[in-house]
Amino acid sequence: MQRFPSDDPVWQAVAQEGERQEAHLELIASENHTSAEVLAALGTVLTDKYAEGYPGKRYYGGCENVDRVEELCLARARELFGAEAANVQPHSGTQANVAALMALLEPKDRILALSLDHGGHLSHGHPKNFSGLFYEIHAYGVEKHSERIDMDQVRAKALAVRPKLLLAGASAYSRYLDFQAFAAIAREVGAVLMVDQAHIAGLVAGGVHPSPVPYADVVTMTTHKTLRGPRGGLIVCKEAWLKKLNSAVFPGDQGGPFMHAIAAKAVALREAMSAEFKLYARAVVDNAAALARTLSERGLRIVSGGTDNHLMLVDVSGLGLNGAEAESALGAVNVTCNKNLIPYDAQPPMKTSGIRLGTAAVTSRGLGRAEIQRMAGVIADVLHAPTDEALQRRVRGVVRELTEGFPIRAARGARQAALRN
Ligand code: DSN
Repeated sequence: MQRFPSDDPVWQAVAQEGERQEAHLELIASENHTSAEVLAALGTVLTDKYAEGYPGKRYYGGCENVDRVEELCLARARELFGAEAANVQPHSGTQANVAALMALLEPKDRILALSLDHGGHLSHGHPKNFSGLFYEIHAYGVEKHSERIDMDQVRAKALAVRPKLLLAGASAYSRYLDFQAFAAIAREVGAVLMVDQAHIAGLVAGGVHPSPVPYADVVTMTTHKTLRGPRGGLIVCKEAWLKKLNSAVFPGDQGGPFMHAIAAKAVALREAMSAEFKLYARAVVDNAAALARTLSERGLRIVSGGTDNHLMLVDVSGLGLNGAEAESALGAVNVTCNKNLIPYDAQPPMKTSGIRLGTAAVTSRGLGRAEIQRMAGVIADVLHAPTDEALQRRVRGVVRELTEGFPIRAARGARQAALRN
């Protein structure tokens, strides 16, 4: 039983969230379960410290210890991703993207990015986001029949639009991104190449997805998805962009860095260098492939026919359901996921025709292929008969066996032990 400092009802909600996470299979593709050491770093006295500026050049006294933490984090980010330079201060992926765009562009410059409806991200040009408000956005999409990005179409669009910045990266795209081809197109049209690897950062670190770092001018990411660190952002880049990027992060779009979060990022980056993490990244991808295959065998349509990474979109429209209904039917049996637009979706974003499933979190708690196949079987059962209460009771039992068999608490501890060995 976890001990909390007082009877403040906040702690009750925190405890209940811990219980919810233990009792649910987490398939939200952007979530994960951190290690005990990452969690501990977040709860340190570093949260008390102001450190505007960068190591050795701060606007506050008393920064000698946090300087060491940030230097360690920077060195680990450069080493893990094989990058020339890094900035570890962004509070989030979107703030990393704000800084990258500020460093690479002037307001009103033209950007070519993956459309949000086809798996892109709000911060890549949604009209109500800073990116859509301050830049001229053009979008490429996926092909209708293959539901994949066709690089010939991206090239044709880039030649027509002549963007100053070509953006590769997605939050709901299940196939490899061909960074070399993106770089060739960017070169041909005189654009800079920015990659947002938020979803796949851990897969890149673990060597199971091609790395954008050799090809891109700037690579942004979040640290809490497949990378399995604390909630936050991070940027790696070519040395030539570092000065502009640093100034875009601070004082451009942030004030004081969250030094406790930077300590936690440093811990997570060290974990991501371990042999255990490579096995984890491989298992995430294998589990996603097994999930897609089993769902497909049970008659569910996987967008683009499968997955190369940690996630997939499942088209539920053929079952007479929309994505919101599918999300809620799975929620009722303690399987958590999110409704998601699929390419060329006829439904609005609050309904959608699809759900997005990812395997980063369930793999962290230890589920392997056999458990994933069992889980996929009951997901298919529920989606085929979403109102069958007897079925729901049976499935809740299966989910309980899986969650109790693979507690998150135990996985956090085991990860620390693996790192020490
Ligand atoms: N909201 C995140 C996701 O779920 O993919 C992206 O920022």
